[in-house]
Amino acid sequence: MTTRIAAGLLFAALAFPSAAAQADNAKLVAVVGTNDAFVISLRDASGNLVSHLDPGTYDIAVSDRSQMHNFHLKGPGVNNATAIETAEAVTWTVTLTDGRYSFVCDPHSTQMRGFFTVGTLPATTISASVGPRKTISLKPKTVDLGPATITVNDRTRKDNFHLTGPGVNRKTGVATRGRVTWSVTLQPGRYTYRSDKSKKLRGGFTVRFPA
Ligand SMILES: [Cu+2]
Repeated sequence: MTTRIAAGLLFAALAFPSAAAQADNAKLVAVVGTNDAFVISLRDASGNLVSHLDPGTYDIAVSDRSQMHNFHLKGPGVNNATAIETAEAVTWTVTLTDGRYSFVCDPHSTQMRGFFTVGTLPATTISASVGPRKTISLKPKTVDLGPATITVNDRTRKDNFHLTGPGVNRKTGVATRGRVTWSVTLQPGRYTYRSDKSKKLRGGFTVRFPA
């Protein structure tokens, strides 16, 4: 019996070598520079754009279709790039762990870029306050993307704390006071906070693109 199973496995390995080696890995598809367009994407096997993945080992079919663009994936344990000046199709087998990942075209990294998170990230702690008198504050001023817990101490009945930015629009009441906690998901970019009653009470903070 054991011999038969072994023979079957041997047959499978000979007939389908890549299938035998990669059968368990989830598949992703990376595409950059179709018809030299300034477009870069990473999709899962169903064709959905990737924004979050479970930790694990993945086979990424990378299609770099242009001689002016490349695909560069970076994050914990991974730093893979295709060549800029050649078109190529390659498959990378990568192990992704909890953290923040980015993919860019290196020559055009400010406009051709994307990011995703893997696994569970600890929430960033942010504290904010408005009042007493005409003051408003938030810190820190630079944070990483992903889950954040924002504690707002609203100490005045004349102003409120209103936070806006990518995917977020939360505010306390002008006439109310008290401490509230917001759980939000931060994306790269600029966030601003203000009092809706006093134009001068305002500020901002930046959410970093993954390094
Ligand atoms: Cu490019």
